[in-house]
Amino acid sequence: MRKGTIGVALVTVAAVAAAPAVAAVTTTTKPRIEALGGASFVKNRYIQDKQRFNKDVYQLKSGTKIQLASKTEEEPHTVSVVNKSDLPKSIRDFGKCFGGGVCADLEKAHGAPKDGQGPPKKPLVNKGATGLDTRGDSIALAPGGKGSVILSAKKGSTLYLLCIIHPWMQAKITVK
Ligand SMILES: [Cu+2]
Repeated sequence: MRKGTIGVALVTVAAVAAAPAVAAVTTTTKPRIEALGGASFVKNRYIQDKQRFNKDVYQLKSGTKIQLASKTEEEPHTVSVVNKSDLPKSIRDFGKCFGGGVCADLEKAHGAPKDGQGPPKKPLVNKGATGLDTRGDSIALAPGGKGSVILSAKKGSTLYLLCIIHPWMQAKITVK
């Protein structure tokens, strides 16, 4: 984890040093949405869960192929498109999401096992056009899993992302 972070920092420094002073910042790195982090607890005190998406905001061009990767080892994740109003704002909202809200709906759409153990029957749920463009599009990522998806949403739109398993994992894509 720490090693990886340092690696990224070094790459960033190298890219800045190599770039001409007035050029727009460009990158050849493939667009990636990653699930990062892990969880720990202190007995009878608290649980701390640092699982998250690697960015809060992804600015990506319509038509881009997005690489998806889970860098966590313990639990699966989803990259799910929801409405802004679906995004939980409190712990109480998590309960609503799991109990009949968008988390429960998408869990069903994925064909997740009832006991929560094992992979879903449908790792990919697609609504609307092929790719990420509308509420209900959802990709399940196994621990350490990878995938890719085309950003099919139109330029100017915003997609709100949620992991339906860890509903504090929230991000958005602004489509250029
Ligand atoms: Cu997650």
